[in-house]
Amino acid sequence: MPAPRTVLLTGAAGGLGTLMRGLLPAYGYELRLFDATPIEGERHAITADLADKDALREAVRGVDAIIHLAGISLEAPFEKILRANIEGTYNLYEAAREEGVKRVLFASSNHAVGFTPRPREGEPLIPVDTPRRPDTYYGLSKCFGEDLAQLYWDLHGVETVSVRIGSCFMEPTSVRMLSVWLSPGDCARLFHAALTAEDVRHTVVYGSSANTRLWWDLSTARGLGYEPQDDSEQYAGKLVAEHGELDDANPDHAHLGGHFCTNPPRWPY
Ligand code: NAI
Ligand code: 15L
Repeated sequence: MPAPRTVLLTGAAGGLGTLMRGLLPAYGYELRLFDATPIEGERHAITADLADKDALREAVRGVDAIIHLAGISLEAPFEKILRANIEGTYNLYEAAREEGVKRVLFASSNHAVGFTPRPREGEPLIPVDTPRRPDTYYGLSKCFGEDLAQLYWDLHGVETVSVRIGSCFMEPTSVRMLSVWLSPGDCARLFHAALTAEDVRHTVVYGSSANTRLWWDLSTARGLGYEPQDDSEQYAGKLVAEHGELDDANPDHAHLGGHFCTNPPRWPY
């Protein structure tokens, strides 16, 4: 596949979308933006919901690849997750198939495997083929997205890299995030690798920086050509001083998904 140039970025108004709007153009991409929330001052922004199939079809027409970030990014009632994340992702893949788009990057999440026990010291890293253990309806929708991606590869030849993103924010803000943090710069590096690697078929990768306290295996991500540059350990002193080390007796600290397994943050809308 020739290197993609024009890329549709769904969820472009969100936290990660805003970070990627700033970083991805340096890799040579021309971004077309899509979000239900208007993006001020952007000429190429489409304001539409993932339920709007006509708008989606127009949005994907002529692009070389899609980065699919749009959706509910926290826990919500099942009916809302169904509409935005499950039906919305289906609508996106249908539009991609109909318009002949060959490559999708799907923003999956660590919460697809959130109930996996976190590895304790000396235990092996969590492999990418560990059984799915969603911690929320939100995580369940990411399992659906990964399976949908596999189906669209097997049935229609649409390639996907499903990135099980850890926590992509400017800085880690909890001791758990020291293990799962993905720096914005590494996220752009990983997305670029996922868009340009050859013959990805459907590949699932974890998305994090090269953290000293890493919990999962980055080898499938590295196999795409991803070379992480950052490590959360520079923030460890401050965070551990404030919150203490993870505690085996604390249920919030027992699993990869952290507090999503016990008291997940709720989508506010
Ligand atoms: P966010 O909540 O800041 O942004 C999501 C965007 O999607 C919003 O701008 C919202 O308007 C848009 N959206 C929601 N429903 C929509 C619909 N039905 N139609 C059109 N647009 C809709 O989330 P964030 O943090 O930017 O995450 C982006 C993606 O990455 C999400 O799919 C999230 O699940 C995934 N992810 C993010 C992680 C992170 O650390 N930021 C970690 C793991 C996964
Ligand atoms: C996610 O999937 C969420 O979208 C993001 O807001 C963070 O909470 C992240 O996981 C996390 O696990 O920290």
